[in-house]
Amino acid sequence: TWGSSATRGLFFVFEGLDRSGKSTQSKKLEEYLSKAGRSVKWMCFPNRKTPIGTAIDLYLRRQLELPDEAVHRLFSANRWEMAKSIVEDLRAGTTIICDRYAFSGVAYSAAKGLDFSWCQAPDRGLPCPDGIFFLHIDEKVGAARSNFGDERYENAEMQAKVRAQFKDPRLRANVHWKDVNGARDMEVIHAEIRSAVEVIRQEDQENRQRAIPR
Ligand code: 2DT
Ligand code: MG
Repeated sequence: TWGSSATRGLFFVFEGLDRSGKSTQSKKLEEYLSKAGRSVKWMCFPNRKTPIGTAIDLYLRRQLELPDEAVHRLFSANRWEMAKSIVEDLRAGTTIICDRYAFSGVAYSAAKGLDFSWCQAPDRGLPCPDGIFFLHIDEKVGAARSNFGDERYENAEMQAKVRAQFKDPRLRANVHWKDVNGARDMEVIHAEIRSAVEVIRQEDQENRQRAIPR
């Protein structure tokens, strides 16, 4: 049949440096979609509430030291902890909006000097987002917004390295990646993301209609 898959949820990811507006924009999109009557769930990575997330939280708050390779694997395992429920939600028609995903995983670890494709390997096979919104702000705007806390990675030197890694085309390969200028008015950015979401939804429905019925 043409299937109830017409109600599949979509999976959107927000990526970017610290203070690029990911949390604000991802929550605005959640609010918009839920007001429009869609079933929607917001989540973030790291998910500090899971068993593995607890260790990650300690690491980020500098209460636990771990080798870079080990913590990289933990960040990935933290996504695998949630993978099954993500797939189930999407199948059930719930749209998922996620603040950071595997792309942050690669960019932050590669910024510490780990090999880029080694960093990509453990995330292979995870649910693939239907769209990734990469919020970018130039260095000057980023510095003005900064007022960093004291978690690991929250310093200008690390941010500059992460910024460089996010430019690597291997991150954008085979995914629907949209660069969004995050230096503009919050509502202008939100409107742009909203219309991109509608385009992706439209495309998804058209693809579904073209599919040969089984
Ligand atoms: P938040 O500031 O968003 O809580 O993130 N990070 C995140 C990684 O190094 N690898 C990952 O896989 C993910 C998802 C980015 C806390 C920090 O954790 C970094 C910032
Ligand atoms: Mg942070």
